[in-house]
Amino acid sequence: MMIHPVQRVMAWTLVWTGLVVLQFVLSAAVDVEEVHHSSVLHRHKRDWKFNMYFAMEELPGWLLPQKIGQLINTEVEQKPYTEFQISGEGANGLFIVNDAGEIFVTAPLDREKKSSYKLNAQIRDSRTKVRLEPDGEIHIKVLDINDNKPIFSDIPIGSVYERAAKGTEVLTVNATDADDPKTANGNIVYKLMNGTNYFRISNQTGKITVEDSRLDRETQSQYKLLVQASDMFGKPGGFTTTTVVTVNISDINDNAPAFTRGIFRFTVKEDVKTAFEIGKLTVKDQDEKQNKNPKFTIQGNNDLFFVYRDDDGDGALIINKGLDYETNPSYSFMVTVSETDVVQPPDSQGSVVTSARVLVSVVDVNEPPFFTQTEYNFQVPEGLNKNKIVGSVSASDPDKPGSKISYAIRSLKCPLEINQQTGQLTVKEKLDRESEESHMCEVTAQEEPPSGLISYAMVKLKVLDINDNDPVLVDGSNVYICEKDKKGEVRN
Ligand SMILES: *[C@@H]1O[C@H](CO)[C@@H](O)[C@H](O)[C@H]1NC(C)=O
Ligand SMILES: *[C@@H]1O[C@H](CO)[C@@H](O)[C@H](O)[C@H]1NC(C)=O
Ligand SMILES: *[C@@H]1O[C@H](CO)[C@@H](O)[C@H](O)[C@H]1NC(C)=O
Ligand SMILES: *[C@@H]1O[C@H](CO)[C@@H](O)[C@H](O)[C@H]1NC(C)=O
Ligand SMILES: [Ca+2]
Ligand SMILES: [Ca+2]
Ligand SMILES: [Ca+2]
Repeated sequence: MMIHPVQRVMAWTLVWTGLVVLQFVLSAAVDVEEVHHSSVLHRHKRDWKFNMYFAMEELPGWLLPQKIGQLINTEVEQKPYTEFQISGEGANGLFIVNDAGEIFVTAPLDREKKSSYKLNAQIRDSRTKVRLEPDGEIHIKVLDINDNKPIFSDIPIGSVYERAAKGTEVLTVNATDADDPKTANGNIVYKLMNGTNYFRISNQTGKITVEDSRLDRETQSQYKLLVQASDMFGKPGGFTTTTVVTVNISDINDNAPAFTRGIFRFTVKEDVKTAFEIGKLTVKDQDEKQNKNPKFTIQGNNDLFFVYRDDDGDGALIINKGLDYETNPSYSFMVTVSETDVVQPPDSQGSVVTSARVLVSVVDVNEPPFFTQTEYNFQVPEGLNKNKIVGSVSASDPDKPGSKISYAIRSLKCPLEINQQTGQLTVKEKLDRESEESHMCEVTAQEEPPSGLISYAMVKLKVLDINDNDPVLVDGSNVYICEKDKKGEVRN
């Protein structure tokens, strides 16, 4: 295929004229070479003077037909009655011969499609058509012209780590040229048209390597490089093609994490559960997420809080133990952040915030009254009369110790009464062991009725058989013996 723009036709004319002269010189040179150096040709005495002819490819129409050589048989004196014939590839079409033995090419050849032709030459008597000598094999070699541009193959995206050493391979580009690779027409050289401060290309192999080890992903994560391929050894007059190749810069961990602030303030309710996340200590690390790997340390002796790295690489501030506003309404401590696997020296230098103060304000929560026990056990002898004291329960408001609590009994079938103010329990009706041996009563303590918070506790009452023995103190139980009653004294 031919590529020659209209404006270059004049220049081509000169080139063709030069090339046509060249093809004759070549034909003669081949003859001399072969006579002197080819042992094969020496062994068989040659009848045909030339066995190789040259024809330029892509000759323009106005130069056709074009003589490419002369058939000469050295054994036959060329007389008026000799004639030449050719047969074989392209014979009597693409190539013709006249009676005088002049060979012509009649149409444009394309070396990139077919680079040589094999034919047979014949010399015979023109009257009798009898062969005068054995046929000779001749070759017509098609001479290359530079009529093909270099073409780049598909180039995948290259990638290289930031800070990669000079000489690290990035990718290799590849261009092909259909012209004869043994000539300048098909010889390609590569050139990097930009990006040369960080990259270089091998002009022969197309391999792109790192030129400067200061590539920094955080500054530029991708480069587009303009690459040129030229034939004719890159000299003026050849063809050039360009392509843009993409180079991704991969991340390494070369940035240390830093807190986004010097002080983090949080408020948290005192009643939050253990492992509750109070908030985030936000961290800045210019690297990609996989290289944002901070480690947090709380300074001093502090087992109340804990900081761990969350999925985003920030610090999650966690409660390790229960909080109590009444005991400690605020906390202040320092947290430091570091990264062990960051390459040295990191990009981020200078005033980076690697320690921050954390201020936690505990918010008071209205907590329900707190019974001294969740379950109260009392044992009383049977037959205790109404209004006799059994014992008492007690609850207090953790928010305001000493403030008023109101007690009540919730269970309907309870043989006890409770003093609303003191929590003292008294017998409501005479206890009869034979009818019921034990009783369960639910009692409540409430802050500021009717809407204050309520807590519950259980009172277990065991009615004992009368005997002469002292009531037995059950482990952990409150045993009440009416002070006014004497031992063994029972009223029926
Ligand atoms: C360049 O591409 C051509 C055609 O696809 C292939 O034959 C050749 O091996 C490639 N060269 C390199 C160095 O990959
Ligand atoms: C190189 O040139 C190409 C094409 O003009 C452009 O897209 C690219 O951004 C340039 N690259 C650099 C590093 O200048
Ligand atoms: C190719 O590169 C080599 C070494 O860098 C240099 O000597 C040579 O002149 C270059 N060739 C061309 C055609 O640019
Ligand atoms: C190159 O980088 C771009 C932009 O970050 C990304 O979309 C693409 O997947 C990367 N390609 C490769 C092969 O790494
Ligand atoms: Ca070419
Ligand atoms: Ca990085
Ligand atoms: Ca990092």
